[in-house]
Amino acid sequence: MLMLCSVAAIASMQSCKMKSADSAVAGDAAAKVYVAPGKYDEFYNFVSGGFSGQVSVYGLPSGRLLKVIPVFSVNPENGYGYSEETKAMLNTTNGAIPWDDQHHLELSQTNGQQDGRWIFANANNTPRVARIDLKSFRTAEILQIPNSAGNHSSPFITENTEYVVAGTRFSVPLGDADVPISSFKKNFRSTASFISVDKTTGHMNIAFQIVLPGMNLDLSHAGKGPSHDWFFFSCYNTEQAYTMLEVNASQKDKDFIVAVNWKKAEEYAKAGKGHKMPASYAHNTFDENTQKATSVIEKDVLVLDPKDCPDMVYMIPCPKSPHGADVDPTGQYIVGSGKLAALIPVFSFDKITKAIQDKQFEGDFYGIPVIKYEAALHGEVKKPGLGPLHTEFDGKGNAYTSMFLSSEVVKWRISDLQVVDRIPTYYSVGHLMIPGGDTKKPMGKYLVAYNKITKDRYLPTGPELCQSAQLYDISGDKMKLLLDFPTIGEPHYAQACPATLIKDQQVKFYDISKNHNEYVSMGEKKANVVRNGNRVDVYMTAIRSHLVPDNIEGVFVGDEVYFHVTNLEQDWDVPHGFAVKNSNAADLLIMPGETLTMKLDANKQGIYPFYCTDFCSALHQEMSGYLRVSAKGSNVPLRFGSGVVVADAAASNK
Ligand code: RUQ
Ligand code: CUA
Repeated sequence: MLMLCSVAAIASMQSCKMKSADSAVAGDAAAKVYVAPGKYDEFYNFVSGGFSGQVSVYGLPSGRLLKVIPVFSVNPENGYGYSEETKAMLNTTNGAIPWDDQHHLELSQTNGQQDGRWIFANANNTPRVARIDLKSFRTAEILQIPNSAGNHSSPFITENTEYVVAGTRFSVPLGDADVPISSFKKNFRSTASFISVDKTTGHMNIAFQIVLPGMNLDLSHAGKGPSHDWFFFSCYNTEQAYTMLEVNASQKDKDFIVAVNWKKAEEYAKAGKGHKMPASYAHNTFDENTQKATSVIEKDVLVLDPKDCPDMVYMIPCPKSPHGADVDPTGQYIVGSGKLAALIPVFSFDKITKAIQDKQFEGDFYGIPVIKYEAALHGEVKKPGLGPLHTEFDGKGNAYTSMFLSSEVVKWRISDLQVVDRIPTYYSVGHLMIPGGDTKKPMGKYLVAYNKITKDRYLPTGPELCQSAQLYDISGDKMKLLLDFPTIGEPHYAQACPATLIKDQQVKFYDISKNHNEYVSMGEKKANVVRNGNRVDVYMTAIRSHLVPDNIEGVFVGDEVYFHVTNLEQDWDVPHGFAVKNSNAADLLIMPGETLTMKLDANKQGIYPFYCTDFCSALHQEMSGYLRVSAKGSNVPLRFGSGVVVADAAASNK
């Protein structure tokens, strides 16, 4: 099948080539990705889960899946979002939301280099930013973003993790005002939020929110080195369309890169140039000490208007509906990838600074000065390919841009903007990732392409084919394809760091003596069942290979039963699971030293077996018990126990 690349094909964003990969894999590819059984991968690769809402972790170069980290979606595998302890993580001002759409990731940095402490993740749909702790691979904090919709240009960070940004893909009226959609120009605004990150705890707070005209912010990246004080956002739909964007947002030849001087913004915020606006947004944190998430609703946000803050925001014209906004390792060059443009514009930070000094403007956009295109331009990469989306860097003076329409990676030199190599992707590549490829110190050994279309690459699996990533060797002059590997959810951005940066800081188990969960059972002797009205609290312990108590009676239809299960093990890699028949929550997976709680609504009479769901020992199948639920008002005393000792609740509660 041969299709011609037409404008229509470009506009509908379909890949127009099917290629054969037969000759594309070098003979030594297998050896280069082979990680022998029992050996470790060289890199951790964190990949966004797209519509799965989670983050998954792969080893590179093997492409082996190591873990799925639950972030914005409930996770039946371990009860995240179902257990009483973690439910609050998914709380928002619209109640608990069990799902989101996760696109971008950024590892925390110090001096523009990965420091291995946290990785940040965005939620697109209900705007939120999450912080994941890289000692436990657990979501530690989730912050909702007010005055936002489609939190896409997020969670990119400044060089020392001073701020995480969150920019709106969809403009909306501030404060959720009720206005006609047709009043877009008058009432809709985009916002760029700057979230401060506490240096030691990592705790996030919205420091200020910059209000921008109604348009769509898309991607962003922070400056570094000389451009340290700046943040660059791409935007499209400066036409300000609110219907049929496909046509109406593609009218202008150029949209903008929005350059924000966040240092100035910080000063303006300190000087009282902003105003506090009432806003309502959830701030959820998981406390390792109490092992419980709490959700606080924040009440206001500090808003900065460029009108009141001169020199804080500038617009740089960028052809045509730019997607990626990427900054090279020196911080000198800013690449805007116009997804409908036939070239890649590269802007020079020195030139931008000079243009601002010399006031080389071509008017303004709603009062924000627009720098002359030529005055900011370092140069254009000519005819790179079709549909440039994202650019990463190898630290050796080269840039690599993904070409969605022509399904290829194009390598070009930053100095003279010459294309030096190109290689096909299978197919329609979105993001690219080089370990450290958006930091000051890229490790230009591998490149991973995260593709949007898989077509014929894997065994077919019904109407939905697997999602796919491809690994390339970029250590030489010529890029080489090494490996395809499937991913979970649609992959967008990713980050990778050397395994040595984080592998030795892993939590192996939680010290039981520091377990301050209010429902902990410190040892089997503390196991208990307590009734309070129709609430029944079961204090249960788990250790190989039994649960205490494992017989519970005296529970009635209409009771709410809370199983607080403490895993007493103090060893690495010995979680116990917990599930009970008829429960409408997921099972729990309780790490050694941890307590987790499952709620059961006892709404039918019967015997409810419960058991450990993780095959933990040779006697795992024996790790089980029974709950008896009797008819309401029946005369069954509350009794519980294990082995021969079945104690009266009244006696043991003394
Ligand atoms: S996007 S494929 Cu949501 Cu980062 Cu560009
Ligand atoms: Cu504990 Cu199986």
